[in-house]
Amino acid sequence: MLTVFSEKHALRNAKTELYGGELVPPFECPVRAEYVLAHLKKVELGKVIVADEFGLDPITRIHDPAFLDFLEQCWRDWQAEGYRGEAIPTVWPARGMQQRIPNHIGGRLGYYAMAGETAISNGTWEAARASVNVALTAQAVIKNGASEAFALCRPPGHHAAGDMFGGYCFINNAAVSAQAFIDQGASRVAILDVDFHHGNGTQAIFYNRSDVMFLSLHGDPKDAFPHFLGYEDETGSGAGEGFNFNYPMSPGTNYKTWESALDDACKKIANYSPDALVISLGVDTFEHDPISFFKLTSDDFKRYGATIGALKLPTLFIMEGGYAVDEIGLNTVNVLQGYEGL
Ligand code: OKP
Ligand code: ZN
Repeated sequence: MLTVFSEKHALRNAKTELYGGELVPPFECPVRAEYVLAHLKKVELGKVIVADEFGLDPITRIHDPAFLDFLEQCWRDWQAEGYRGEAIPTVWPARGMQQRIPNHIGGRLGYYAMAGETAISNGTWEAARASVNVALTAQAVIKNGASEAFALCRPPGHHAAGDMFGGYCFINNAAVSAQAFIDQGASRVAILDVDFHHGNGTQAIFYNRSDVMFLSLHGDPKDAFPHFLGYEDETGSGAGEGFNFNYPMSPGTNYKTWESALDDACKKIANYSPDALVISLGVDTFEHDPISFFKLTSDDFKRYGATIGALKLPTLFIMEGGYAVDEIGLNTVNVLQGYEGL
């Protein structure tokens, strides 16, 4: 399988994440991508190519231009205030408050943020742009006839909505890629999100559309981030009714339970008969992930890769989460090799 990569992922190198009331080194860190790259080279998964530049047009198909301007300018505006730390929101337009976009960077941060753990700092915008270029390059490989490709994206994207960042995500790589398939003539695209966390951004983006089906297997929002989306009764709205499927699962969920959800999701995908399948591939379902609570083993990743492969659809794998960095290479590549029947 071909992999697309960009060294510019390393520009996303925040020093702080707000976690448990402390500022800690971010779980979403540069070595994640380096370890995945090293492991896929070691097992000779296939060629690695560098991302092309796609510009803003495919991104604005999904994201609000004012939101993109905010991401681009945020670090500069934050520094201009004279603040000494990284840009972290501390105020939100909560229930009963005005949904107007303020001038002050502190207000704009809160307006566009879904959560407070994700600091914006120097290079964040450039890395997010490189990440979506990686996804779009891999998407183009499939459009040009390949049956699969792996976009080694970093930072991840599935929590980012049209005008919202957070959960380590800025630009929704999976959504932009799915939209690119549609804009290039696909009638239907399915996005299967196997990251431990619910893909709230991707769900929100396609919630009222029937041309992009979204299915997510994740930690129950009652117990897991992002807490405020990802329930089973969220099934789509308007034209999108019946094209959104959530599989929330409890703390301690093992492969047997997770696999039955995957099998059900795969049946729905097969019935939908999409022109392309996008996998939001997070390996934070791993038993030793430091911030998640599922119990998948490294071998389980190979097993479910094979299940996805059995769908026999053009498949674009997009890297999302996974924070057990020592095993992130093995677990990610196991999915890709399982898909290839290896
Ligand atoms: C990003 B992706 C847990 C706090 C959660 C944010 C997690 C973002 C995950 N106590 N912090 O979906 O892997
Ligand atoms: Zn995750």
